[in-house]
Amino acid sequence: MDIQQIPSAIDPSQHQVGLVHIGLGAFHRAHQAVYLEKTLAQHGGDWMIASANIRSNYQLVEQLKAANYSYPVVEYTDSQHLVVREIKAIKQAFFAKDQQERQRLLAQMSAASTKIVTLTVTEKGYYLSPSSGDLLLENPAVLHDIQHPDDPKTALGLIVNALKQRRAQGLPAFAVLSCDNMPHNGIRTKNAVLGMASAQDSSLATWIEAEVAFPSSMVDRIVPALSADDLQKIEADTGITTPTVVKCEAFCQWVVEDNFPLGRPQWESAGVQMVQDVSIYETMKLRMLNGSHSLLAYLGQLAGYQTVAHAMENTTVRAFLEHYMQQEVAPTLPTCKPQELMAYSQQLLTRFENDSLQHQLSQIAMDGSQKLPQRWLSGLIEQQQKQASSAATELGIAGWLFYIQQAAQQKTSINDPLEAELFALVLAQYSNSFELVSACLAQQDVFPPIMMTNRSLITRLASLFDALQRKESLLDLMQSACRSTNNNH
Ligand code: CS2
Repeated sequence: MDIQQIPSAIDPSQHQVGLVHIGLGAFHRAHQAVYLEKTLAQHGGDWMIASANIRSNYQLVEQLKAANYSYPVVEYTDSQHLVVREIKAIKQAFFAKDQQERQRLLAQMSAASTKIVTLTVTEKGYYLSPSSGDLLLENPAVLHDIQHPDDPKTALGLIVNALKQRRAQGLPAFAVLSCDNMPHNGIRTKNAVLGMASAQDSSLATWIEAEVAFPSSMVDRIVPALSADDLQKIEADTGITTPTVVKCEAFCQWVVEDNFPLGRPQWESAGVQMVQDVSIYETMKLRMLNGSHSLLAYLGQLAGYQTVAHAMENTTVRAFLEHYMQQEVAPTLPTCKPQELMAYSQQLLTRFENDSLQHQLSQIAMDGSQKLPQRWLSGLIEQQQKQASSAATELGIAGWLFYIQQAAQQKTSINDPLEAELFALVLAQYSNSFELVSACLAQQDVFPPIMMTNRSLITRLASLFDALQRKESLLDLMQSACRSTNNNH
């Protein structure tokens, strides 16, 4: 095993906090914190991170504090090469479920020194309807924050409260940077924050609309959740026993819309791409990488696989993903050069083959209702309009519905905020699969309305659903999807 050790090159006592982060999970520690570490090492500046968890993982916060906020990131290039990076870019951590810690977090967010608030709260942490992007005003957590603006529990409520305090103190607004896998994540975050603010105080909403920048960003690094087996493997490979360790791939990308009125770290020195418009990067990544991941999550598990790399060993699965990316997604990205898309898809296949990551398909399968609109459905609508092939995407949708039905029948959780609604839909009595698929497609928080009236699409989805119920071979279904060249298959 070839191990490269990269010690931290920063002295945290020399830098103040300039950035508050909400969502102190593994992804944040392996992505934004690593970029900040590199930026601080080259340029210095007061851009350390104060990072908070707002609902879970108290233990991690305590462990980080005990380790003086230093932790290792283990980057696996492949099973023979890895890099161990020491990270010190986090200067404080909060567990904001605790009332006092929440007040400390709000004080830090409201301090003049805080210029940017970044977020990794996952798609569901924005409390938006996944298909329309509208704030879920009836959601209990949202209602709580509307009714108790000074004791917020959601990231949205915290942001609105901190902005209110800044306005009262005559301080300028921080920028809010979403680092979650959502389409136009800056605009979505703005809608969510403005929705919460309007429900509390319309003058505050007006101020936020005028003063707060919500740049969009595309983030990319595969960072699997760590199991006990992973910790053992890391110890065997590196000798590291630190509980706050993070494991990830070597690849890392961050494309950020350059809109930070109070200034920003010199991220470009660490390889961040600062651009005027991230939308094309975002759509490409969501449909190609995340769309493929979700295909693997449902179809791969139905085919008996547990990890991404294991499923990729099957040449039919690999060819199916290649077909999906090149024949179905690429035509929906007309502004990208075909050679670039080809290279990007090949690079993704190689990244998925990294068998050191042990990336569990069950982890990716979580929150499907929140993920699939941007990963599959927006692209599917474009494919339908162009009469282009969408057979692989359709197999994915039928597979997802079948996966939900199986879980509902076996009474196992699918870990999805819409689980109750989805289970009720797939368990209801129907006279045939056409009716079942139609009922599911009428769930408008997930499916765009235009799909509900597309009878030929519903017929194809119903026939795939029947094939899955008959236990037809998934590999045969994947092969047949790869043979289809238009949507009249
Ligand atoms: C994955 C992502 O869990 C999932 O849904 O598709 O977390 C994926 O690994 C990252 O977006 C990669 O950047």
